[in-house]
Amino acid sequence: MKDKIIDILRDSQDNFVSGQRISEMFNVSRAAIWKNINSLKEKGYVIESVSRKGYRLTSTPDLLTHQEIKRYLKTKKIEFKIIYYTSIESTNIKAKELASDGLEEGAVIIAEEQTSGKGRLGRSWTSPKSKGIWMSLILRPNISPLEASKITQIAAAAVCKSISELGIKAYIKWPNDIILNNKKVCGILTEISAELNKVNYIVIGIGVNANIDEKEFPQEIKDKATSLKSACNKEVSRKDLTARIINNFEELYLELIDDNTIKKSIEICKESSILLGKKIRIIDKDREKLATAIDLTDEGELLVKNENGKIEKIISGEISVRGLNGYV
Ligand code: BT5
Repeated sequence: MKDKIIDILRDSQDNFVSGQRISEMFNVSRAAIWKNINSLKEKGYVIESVSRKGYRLTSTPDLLTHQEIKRYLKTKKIEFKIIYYTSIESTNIKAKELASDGLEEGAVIIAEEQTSGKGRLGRSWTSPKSKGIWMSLILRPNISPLEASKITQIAAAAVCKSISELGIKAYIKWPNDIILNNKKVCGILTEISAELNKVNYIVIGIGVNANIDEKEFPQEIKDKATSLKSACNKEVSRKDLTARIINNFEELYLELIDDNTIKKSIEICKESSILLGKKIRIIDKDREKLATAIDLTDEGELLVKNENGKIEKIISGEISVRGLNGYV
C-alpha cells in the first residue's frame, strides 16, 4: 500500500490529494492512511499535510528501492526487478541463494549496507550504509561457462559508460576494477554456477563507491579507494546511477545474447582502459611476471607482450600497473 500511495502522490505532481480520496481508493480508514504516510516520512519521503487539502509529495529520498529506481529504468527486454534490503551480509551471497532457488534472470539484489561484502578470492569489500551502490544481478545466459568472463567486461563497460554520463571520466583496469584519479571507485565480482556445458546462473556483483567521503574509508584502503563524490565534490544520485548501470548493462548484455558478440563492450573497455600501452605486473596464483599490455581481444581477454617479446593471452588474474599509485 505504501508504494501505491507514493505512486498516487507522485502522479498528482504539485497538487494535494485528500486523505479521504486515498482512503476510499484503498477502502481503509483515513487513520490507516495517516499511519502509512508517517511511516513513509520516516523513510525520508517529504510529504506535506495540510488540513482540508490533504497530502502532497515534495521530495523523495535517494533510496535504492524498486519504487524509487523504476522511474529511471528504460530497459527493453529483461524485466529488472529490484529486491531491496536495508542491511545484508552480501548481495552476491543472497543472489546466489535466490538463484539456486530458481529466481529468474533480471532479479537485482540491492542493499543499503553489506556487513560482509565480498571481493575476489575471499577478500572483503567495504560497503557502508547508504553511501554506495551494492548490487548483484542474476543472469541466466545461454552461453558456455568458458564465456562467463565476458559478463565481467560487459559490466565494467556498463559502469564506466554510466559514470561518464554523469560527466566523470573513469577508466577500466582489466578485468574488474573501475578507476578514478588512479584509485578504485568500483569493483566487480562475477560468480558462476555451471555444469560442463551449461550455465545454471551467473551472479554479477557491482560495488560503486558513490558518496563515501575519503576519510570514511578504512585505513587499509585509504590510499587506493576513492568515490564519485570525491571526484566531483558533490553527492551523486545513487538511484539515477543505479538505473543507468542497469540500462546500459541491458543494452550491452543483449548484444551478447542476441548477436553473440561483445563488440560494443570491448570498444568501451579499450577506449577507457588504464592498462593498454602500459608496463604491467601480472600476478597469477603465486607467480609474478612483467609484461606490456597491448590489446583486448574480441572475447575480452588481455593481450600482453612478455619480457622476451612473446605475445600472450591472459584470461583472468591480478594486474598491477607499474608506477600507478596504490597498485605498485
Ligand atoms: C572486487 O574484488 O573488486 C570485487 C568487489 C565486488 C563488490 C560487490 S558489492 C555488491 C556485491 N556483493 C558483494 O559481496 N560483492 C559485490 P577485488 O578485485 O578482489 O578487490 C578487493 C580489494 O579492494 C580489497 O582487498 C581491498 O583492498 C579493496 N577494497 C575493499 N573495499 C573497497 C571499496 N569500497 N572501494 C575500493 N576498494 C576496496
